[in-house]
Amino acid sequence: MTTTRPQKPTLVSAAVTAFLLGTSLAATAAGDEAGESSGHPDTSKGEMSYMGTPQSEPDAKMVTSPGAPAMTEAEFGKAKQIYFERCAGCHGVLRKGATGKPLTTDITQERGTEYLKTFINFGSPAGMPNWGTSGELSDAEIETMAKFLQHPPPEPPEFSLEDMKATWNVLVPPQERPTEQANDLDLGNLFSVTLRDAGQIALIDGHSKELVTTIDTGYAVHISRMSASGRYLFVIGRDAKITLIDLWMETPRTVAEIDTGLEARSVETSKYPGWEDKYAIAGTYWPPQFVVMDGDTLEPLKIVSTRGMTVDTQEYHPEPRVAAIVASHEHPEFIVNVKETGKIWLVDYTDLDNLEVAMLDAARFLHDGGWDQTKRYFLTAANQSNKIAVVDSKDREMEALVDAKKIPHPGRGANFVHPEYGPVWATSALGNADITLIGTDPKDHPDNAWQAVDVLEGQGGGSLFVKTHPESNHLYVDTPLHPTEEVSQSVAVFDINNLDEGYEVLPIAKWAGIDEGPQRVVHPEFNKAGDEVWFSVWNGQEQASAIVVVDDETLELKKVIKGDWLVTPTGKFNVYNTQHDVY
Ligand code: DHE
Repeated sequence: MTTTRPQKPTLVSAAVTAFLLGTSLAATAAGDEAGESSGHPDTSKGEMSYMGTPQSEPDAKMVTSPGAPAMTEAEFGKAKQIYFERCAGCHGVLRKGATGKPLTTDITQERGTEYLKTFINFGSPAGMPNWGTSGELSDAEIETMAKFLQHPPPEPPEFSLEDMKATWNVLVPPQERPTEQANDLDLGNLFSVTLRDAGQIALIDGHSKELVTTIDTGYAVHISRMSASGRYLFVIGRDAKITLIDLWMETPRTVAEIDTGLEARSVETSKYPGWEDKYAIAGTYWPPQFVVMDGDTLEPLKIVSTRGMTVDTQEYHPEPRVAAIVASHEHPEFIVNVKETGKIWLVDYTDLDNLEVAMLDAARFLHDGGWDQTKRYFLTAANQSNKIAVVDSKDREMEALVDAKKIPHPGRGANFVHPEYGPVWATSALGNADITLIGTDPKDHPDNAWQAVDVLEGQGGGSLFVKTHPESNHLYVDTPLHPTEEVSQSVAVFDINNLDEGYEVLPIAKWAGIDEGPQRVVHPEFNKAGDEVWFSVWNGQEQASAIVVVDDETLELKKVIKGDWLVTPTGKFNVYNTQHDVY
């Protein structure tokens, strides 16, 4: 096979629906590609593959693999990019499957080009997006993808310390930064808002709701996390670029940046007393590894591969991606979800030269999660296993695996005191309307601890995030990926003290007053005081979007934030709540 070294991808708008479940490839007859026309008179594709590339026609250079339809290098390159941008998030770079089904060549060659084309075009009720009928991919691109999937996956390059250092840039060295806050912002009530497809974050003042500034970040920017002191904001793009923003500067700005790999989703900073702001960690999807960096310069210090054996069948997995990472409050360590192997790693950061890592057996396809209200127990979704794994961060061991149907997706979850069962942590789900409440208080409610004590019924599946606040009596549940507009454009609110009464629906998108686009309502986030909650109305890149602020007591509209700068807002991170893990 002829391939060229892959370039660093430029990810484009993609994974709105890329969460969903993936394919259930029913058997169809494989097409015999060898007999098909190659586009060259008198030469079949099979022959063409066998004969390889005429040297005199560089544009027609072919990529060939046994059993796969030949493609030109140009087609192959294009498909490689589309796959990395739109498919790898669910199916994995090496196509071993995760949220989406495996797409290894033994499967794809058996299905054949026509079957794969249909599947890519129409999607599946199980969650595979309809890339063709939605207009995202053209017929020609679908054909190219169907062929590409029958070739072995091209493996992107590794990313070493040297590669990282080549991209590392300290724009303002620590000694040139202010020694005290040089602006009069109420930092605790500042919001960092993901402007996903602009590759920026917006800092919005929580009181005036005015834009403070926008800051360029990585591509298809994903999440923001706060340093323990509340001074430094870390932002990670899907292209694995970390942007370190100093909120003390006169106008908050980037002071350092680095590329930590080719694709990533998670970043966190050390929070254990005595280690505040000392280290940052970024977990990458590709290469499958994490890197520990200096907390105020991002200098890369230690890279650790996550490749290894799966938790159940104990077979080698070449691409175990790093999903959520949290900083322990009980020990100087990071808690790292290794998705495909289903293991949760406790990474002790006290001695990077003699690194100690404990590997806890959880369940496959670990994704997102957050703390219980005491911040001792980390609850995290093993999404395709339909389980919530509970880690006791104090005793450094697995506490429980709790059933939660179907494809639990908590974000960081929501903590409140259930009138009957005591303290609980909540998650909603992608695959059904369940909101699963898990008892989290082994001391005073031992019978309920690590049990699904109650399952509320929300508006439907397609939920990504739940949220409440210690000062609130409400539990908010979004449903941005639900197929019905009425549901994807609104949120359900439960009264925590009267959960049996069901939910009230807030028509958030309607309140935003936008008249076009999907207007998915996503990611509730409280202000510092816990008396108002912000929602993103997430529209296409060329369409108006909004942030809708709701009064938590009255459940009435308080403010709509709009502006040309508000491009595809998704996650919102209140500085205080993110710094202190309040949710
Ligand atoms: Fe996320 C958190 C991965 C798509 C918005 N997302 C996370 C985390 C992971 C993850 C591993 C936890 C990080 C942590 O805590 O350290 N997300 C993925 C994907 O793999 C996936 C499914 C597909 C992809 O290709 O990226 C994906 N995510 C999305 C979106 O499409 C969302 C809705 C919009 C967007 O901005 O891209 C989205 N993800 C978020 C948000 C969080 C998040 C807002 C943080 C939630 C929080 O409250 O902490």
